[in-house]
Amino acid sequence: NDKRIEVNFRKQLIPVSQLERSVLFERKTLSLAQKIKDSSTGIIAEHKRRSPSKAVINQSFNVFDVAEGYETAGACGMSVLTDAKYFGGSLDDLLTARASCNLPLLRKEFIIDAYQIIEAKAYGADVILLIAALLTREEIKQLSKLAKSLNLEVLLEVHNEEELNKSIMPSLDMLGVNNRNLKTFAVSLETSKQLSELIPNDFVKVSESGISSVEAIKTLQPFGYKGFLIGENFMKTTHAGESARV
Ligand code: IGP
Repeated sequence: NDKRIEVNFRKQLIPVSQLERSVLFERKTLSLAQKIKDSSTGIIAEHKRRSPSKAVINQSFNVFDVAEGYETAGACGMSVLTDAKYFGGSLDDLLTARASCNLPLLRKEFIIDAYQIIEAKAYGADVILLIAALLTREEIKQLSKLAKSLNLEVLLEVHNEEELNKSIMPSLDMLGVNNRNLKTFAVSLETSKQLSELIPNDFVKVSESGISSVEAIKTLQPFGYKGFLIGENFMKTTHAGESARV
């Protein structure tokens, strides 16, 4: 399996037994889903240096300042891209974010393997992302159950009805609709609007990508969205925290 080979070549892997002995692995995790439910704004603010669709967004911020800024601004949680190849992120970024704020942290990664979930916990994450487009129903089940057993929450991301129907299961906490088409990179908030009624109400609904105004949030709230994952709009400014003020 090519995907697995890529993960295993990424670096010299730390043995699972060692990750499980790390200090952060023992830490009590925070609930992002609960914070979103209790919030009127529901912002999950993302650290994102660059992306395949936009190239460089911002390489000059340091993660420390961004995490502190997002927390001070009142975000519910922070998403940290750890993918190096497409987004210029790293597990170090996750560690730095963990050391800089008390927000629930989402490890933003292409997770296809149990190892990456154990790693997420050892580096301070509270939540993992699973992307339906990359996984079978059986894989989603296994990976989400593993995450839950480690007290990590699961945000499952879909782009269309087929992915949604394949993925609904009780081991998920939040359902995210990505407004960005992964093939064309085109962004449309209509995707969130169209899929909203198909998402059972027991999941926290999150709208992801291309959200750049308070108006956008206001148009999505009547569709049941409580969480809003925002990266570029905050990162492209001169002070990521300032722009995330809610
Ligand atoms: C943030 P934006 O348009 O606000 O920068 O988007 C986030 O939704 C986006 O980075 C994202 C993503 C992903 C990145 C959503 N799903 C999966 C990598 C992998």
